[in-house]
Amino acid sequence: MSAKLATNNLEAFWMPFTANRQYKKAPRLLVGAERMHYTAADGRRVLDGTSGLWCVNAGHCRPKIVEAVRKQVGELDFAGTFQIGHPKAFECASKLVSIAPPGFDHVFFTNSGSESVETALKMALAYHRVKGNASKTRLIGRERGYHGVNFGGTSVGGIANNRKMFGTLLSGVDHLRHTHDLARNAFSRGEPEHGAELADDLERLVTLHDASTIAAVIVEPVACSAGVLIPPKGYLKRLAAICAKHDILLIFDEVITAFGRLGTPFGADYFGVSPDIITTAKGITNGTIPMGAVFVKTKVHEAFMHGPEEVIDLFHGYTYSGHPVACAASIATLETYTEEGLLTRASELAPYWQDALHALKGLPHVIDIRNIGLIGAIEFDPIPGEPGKRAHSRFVEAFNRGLLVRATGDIIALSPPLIIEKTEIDQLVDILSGVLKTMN
Ligand code: PXG
Repeated sequence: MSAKLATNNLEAFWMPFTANRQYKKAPRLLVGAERMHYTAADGRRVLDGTSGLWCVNAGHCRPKIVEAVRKQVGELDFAGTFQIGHPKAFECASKLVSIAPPGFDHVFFTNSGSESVETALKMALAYHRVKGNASKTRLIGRERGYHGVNFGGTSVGGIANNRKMFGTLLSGVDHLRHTHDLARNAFSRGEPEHGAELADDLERLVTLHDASTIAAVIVEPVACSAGVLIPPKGYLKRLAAICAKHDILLIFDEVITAFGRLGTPFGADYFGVSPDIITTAKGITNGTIPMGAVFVKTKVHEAFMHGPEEVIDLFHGYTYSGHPVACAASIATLETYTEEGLLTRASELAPYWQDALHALKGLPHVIDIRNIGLIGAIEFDPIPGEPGKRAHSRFVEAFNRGLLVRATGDIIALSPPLIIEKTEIDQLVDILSGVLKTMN
């Protein structure tokens, strides 16, 4: 691709979650990548502080994954998985359950985080129905939650901008309060001290709706898209206990937290909480090929296995569920993660990461710094009447100085590949510090 694309060549692509007219006046284009760095269209190396979009956990263009994809696409380009199969899908599923938290022994393949969420929500409804509890149909999400962009995920999601244009969404959905509390928890290192009692908000919803009408609660263990909202100590355990008490399925949306981001294979491992269903995507193939997977506990899968053998047990699935090329990419990704210890590497780096980030405290407009595993966030006080502008301008300036970060609201989110070295953490923080010092 030429580095000198005419602006009007950018017109046809209506870019997702983008201010299209602003972007196309001053585009930022990436044309190559290797390990920790992108190459920009003007030839500059850009340190990837966001693992692409929270997905390239092993770093970019890893040879083993690239080779597996190349080989697979020439050998078996496509085979469906409805009443037929191919070996890689079974191998991939077995490898995935082998690293999953205890009790998760089946996976259902999808093509994205959004599809994983839809799949999990539908499974939860169907689960209660096959168990004879057909009145359990309500779905509970959380304010500031992000569960992708399809109708179910948008409905249980809690980011106002993602919801307000799209009508009434699913009926029978309610939301827990979010856990972000800067007044009590600003500049926490790791899990904040205050707010476990916010889990009791679920008891309020149970009182309002009655447990006999509630199918499932879905939360991200760490709410990343809304700006890295880290659960207060004890919150998730308390939420899980309330779900169990009322026979409400607990769905952990681990599209970001699965595959080593917190220093454990899954977020469920990190928090010592055992949900019923886990949704994943992104890091499952190191971002190389679109793919998602829904992990289910034995009790969920087993509930569907009591009808006549010749009848389909779940009327759900996608043309590309278990796509051969995605499975090959995922197998090579999981091998890379295991060989290089990446599913736990973040736990070794987390203390260094934490100290490096918190050194930015005191820079102009910084009202919070938070971190967990290899995730970080810096929150700014918003410019009055111009929400999001402060973080966006810092994102652009960081890119110009050779660092890719993610801006969401007035928050900069960070999630570098899990192969990052300490010297690269220093570089990342140096660039960021320079940006924050010089901007209003
Ligand atoms: N659930 C969670 C928890 C997510 O983070 C999705 C579902 C949807 O996944 P797909 O693959 O359909 O996009 C996500 C996606 C950001 C950012 O910078 C986050 C996501 C996607 C794009 C940008 O915060 N998360």
